[in-house]
Amino acid sequence: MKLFHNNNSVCSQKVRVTLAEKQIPWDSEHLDLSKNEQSDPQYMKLNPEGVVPTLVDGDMVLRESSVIAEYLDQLSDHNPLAPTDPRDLAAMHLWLTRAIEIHAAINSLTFATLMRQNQLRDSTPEQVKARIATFPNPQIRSKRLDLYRNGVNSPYVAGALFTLKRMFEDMSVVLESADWLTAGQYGLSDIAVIAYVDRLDRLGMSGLWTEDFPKIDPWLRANQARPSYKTAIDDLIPPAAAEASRKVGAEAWPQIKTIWADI
Ligand SMILES: N[C@@H](CCC(=O)N[C@@H](CS)C(=O)NCC(=O)O)C(=O)O
Repeated sequence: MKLFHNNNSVCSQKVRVTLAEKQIPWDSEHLDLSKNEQSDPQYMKLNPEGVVPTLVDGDMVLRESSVIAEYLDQLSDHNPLAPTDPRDLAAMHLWLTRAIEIHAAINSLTFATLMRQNQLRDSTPEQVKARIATFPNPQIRSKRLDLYRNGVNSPYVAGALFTLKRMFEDMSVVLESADWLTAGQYGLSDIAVIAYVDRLDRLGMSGLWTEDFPKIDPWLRANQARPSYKTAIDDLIPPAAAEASRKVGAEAWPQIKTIWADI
């Protein structure tokens, strides 16, 4: 089994957490997103959107991190990550489905802050625009351009914060009476969103939940205490990169906080 992924990519993190929880051996094909390796024509035969992750298992090619995570869970009985009750299963599928929208929100916040700062520092505007032009989807191109031009003032940031407020509200309702997001047990619902909440934490944006949503922090710390978090996420982010991301996020935080208050 081969996973095309990137160390710092949130959706790759979800899949690696699942692989670690299930203790499934896998071969790593690491793509350097900063070198645009995901746009390589050979790779795009596997993943026409030019994004990671992609799982190749024998002759099967699978995209979408939530779908891959559920597939991996089905492969063995070791540490089952999905509930059996139909209602719990439906609740889990809702988190896995919502993860697509939540991913887009986290992507907007990451590109409005950390990635934008890297672009401004390392590339000319022409280089950035040329890079953005390689994305096959015109909607993604226009979003990336807007985030590059306007940073946290982009309407995509306000939209992202709207999505995240709904996420924290709904997580808080469940976590009021349980430690984990579905059926009181750690599983795919938690894996569906852990990488995203962790990314916000790493961007120094934990203020989004510490005051208004007190149940999120204990849930996040419980996820971070699992061995799967260490091997699939934490160990793969160099301390200097972690420090840089907190610094950029902290600079953006006052503006983010103002937008958040109006949502
Ligand atoms: N919904 C997809 C999203 C895939 C996606 O957008 N992946 C990002 C990394 S998390 C990517 O490859 N981006 C390419 C780029 O930024 O150039 C999934 O969850 O698998």
